[in-house]
Amino acid sequence: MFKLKPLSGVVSTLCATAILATPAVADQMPPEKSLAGLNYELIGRDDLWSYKSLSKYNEAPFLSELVAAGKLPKVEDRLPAEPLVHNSGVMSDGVGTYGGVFRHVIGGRPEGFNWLAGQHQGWGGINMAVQECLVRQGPRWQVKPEDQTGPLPNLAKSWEWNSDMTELTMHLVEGVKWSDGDAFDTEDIAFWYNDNVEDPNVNARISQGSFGGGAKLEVIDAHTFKFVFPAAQSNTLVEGLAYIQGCPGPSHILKESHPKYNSAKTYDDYLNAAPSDKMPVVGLGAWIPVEHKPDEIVILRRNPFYWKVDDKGNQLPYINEMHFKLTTWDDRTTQAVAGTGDWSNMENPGNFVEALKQSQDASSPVSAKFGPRTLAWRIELNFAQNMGKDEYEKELRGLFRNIDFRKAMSHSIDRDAVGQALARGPFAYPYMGGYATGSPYYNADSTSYTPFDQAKAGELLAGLGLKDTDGNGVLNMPGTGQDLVIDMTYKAQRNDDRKQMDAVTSQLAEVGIRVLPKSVDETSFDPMRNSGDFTAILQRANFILPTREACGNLPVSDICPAFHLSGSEGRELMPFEAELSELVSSFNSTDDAGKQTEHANRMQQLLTENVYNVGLVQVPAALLVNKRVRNAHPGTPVFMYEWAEDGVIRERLWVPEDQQMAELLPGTVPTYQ
Ligand code: BQZ
Repeated sequence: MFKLKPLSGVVSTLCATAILATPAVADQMPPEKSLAGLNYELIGRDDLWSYKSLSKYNEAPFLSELVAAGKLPKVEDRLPAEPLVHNSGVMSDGVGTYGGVFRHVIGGRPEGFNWLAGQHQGWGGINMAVQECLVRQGPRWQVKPEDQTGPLPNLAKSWEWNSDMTELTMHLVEGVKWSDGDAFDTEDIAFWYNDNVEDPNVNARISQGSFGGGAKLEVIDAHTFKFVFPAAQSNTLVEGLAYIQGCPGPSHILKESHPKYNSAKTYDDYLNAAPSDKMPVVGLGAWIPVEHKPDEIVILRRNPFYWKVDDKGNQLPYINEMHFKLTTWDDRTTQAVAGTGDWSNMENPGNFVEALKQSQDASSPVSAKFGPRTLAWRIELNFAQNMGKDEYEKELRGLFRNIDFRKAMSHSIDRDAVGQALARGPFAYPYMGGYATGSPYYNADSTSYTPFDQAKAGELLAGLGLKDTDGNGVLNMPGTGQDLVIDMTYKAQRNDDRKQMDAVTSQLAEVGIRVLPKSVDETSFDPMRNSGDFTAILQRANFILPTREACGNLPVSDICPAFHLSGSEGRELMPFEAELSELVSSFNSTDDAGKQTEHANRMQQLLTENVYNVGLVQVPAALLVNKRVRNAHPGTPVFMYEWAEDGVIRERLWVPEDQQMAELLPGTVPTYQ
């Protein structure tokens, strides 16, 4: 069983390399007090799972009844010849018992189930329950540093490069079936890559031409394909095929709605080919949505064709039913602490103290342990000056492109006050943009700190010709003469975002910058942001790895980042942006940890010295899982390589029979052909 080791086992090793080349920066970050109390054993990457055929397979008892009634094929015929086999030796509570319910609570709402076209399913773990991807990142948190040789295999069970690293050949698990019984094979891969990623009319999670500098796909056979790159790459690039980027969809369902295959369809028809009310969904995940009551609940039932087993031959998952109660993000923690929900990434600092107090009680249904600081908030200023809708917006975005203006904004922020507005206590720490301190690539010595200094801010603003010419307390723009007013958008449902918006609004007003907060419903937030139709945004960032959702943070293609789109007239990158983009390619084209760290350090220096985003604060998060749930591995971080919903490996979770909750749809499975 487990001997617990300190988190430092991973972070210190990775960070040790982060201090290889530490360029000097203007102001040093203040000392940080970590709250991380996570302890866990590190294991080898091959200790988690392998792919092999077993002599005997078992299934959830109610499935055997369906097989006996001729309603389902035998379990041997539903599984691949060599399924993914989870090693029970690394399961903290060993082989599970079938049955029961797992209850998620989320604040998002399903946009739809066409994830190939960029739709999300409401976040909070439902995306990852529905989507299975070529490779997997989440469980890497437990892999020892010397084994951190890239992403873990998933639908792609293996891959290899040619000698000059310009071709990547991948091998799919043979015999995987969609939840409706249709075969998963390279037809799905070709549709995902050629007709979504590479189709400029589809807003896929990998933007057209950006994967490996414009890789071309070649199908070799039903389970083998290769990417051919214009230049040498490295295994690091394969991380970009994990969740949320590299997740194929059911081509046998979606093709008929794609304009390339059906001239009667528009791309809008295609985007909405799998609407959120069309049940059951067709997927490869452990649980499949079978019922969606808008604003109330999404009910998922086990996928009888799920292609993973434990090493005793038990088809996974152990749990029969998964719920996503549709309320608010704050309610997720409230319900976890109350015991009516089973999970929360406790990320709303506003209820840290209360949740911690309650979770210390022996009778509490959950226990809480903080991880490193990975939750960070920032202001994104829109740099797309030529896309401004009028002269005022164009002048304002021109100001945003001036580093003195961005520095003035950063010096105007009292981050201690913002942190205390979020949660009284030791939780918050200044965030300068770039990597959060919980990232393996964070290096304080590469992070330029802009301390709270209103005099310095005033000096910089005056130097830009910004004066309060009409004496109303708001600076006037030198060109249009209008008041300097910034429309700043934030997610309506996020209390922590609103609290920081209030603090930022009053602090910027003190230096003569008026902020007009604009709250937007979380479901329409992403489409608004991706369209570039905003002046400024305040939101939580996910900047942990340069290979994860890079498009959200860095100028890696014409549609990335949303706060500097290229638009119809193209865009003029700011000098440091061109270097950032090159650094991402350099990072992806090497496996050498030392070189990767140098690239990451340089990225951090450019991002913070140039105030690419105006960082606010960052806080740790604590994972809350109901104590009745087994195999919720002690020490799972809320976020490291991926969110904990992926990191905890939910297909391994189980509940002892005497503690299983009643299923809402007992005995049912998603219908299949
Ligand atoms: C975790 C996560 C799992 C997205 C989302 C949400 C979206 C962003 C971000 C987090 C939610 C939870 O985060 O807050 O704790 O459960 O889902 O996917 O903030 O609005 O676009 O990047 O991951």
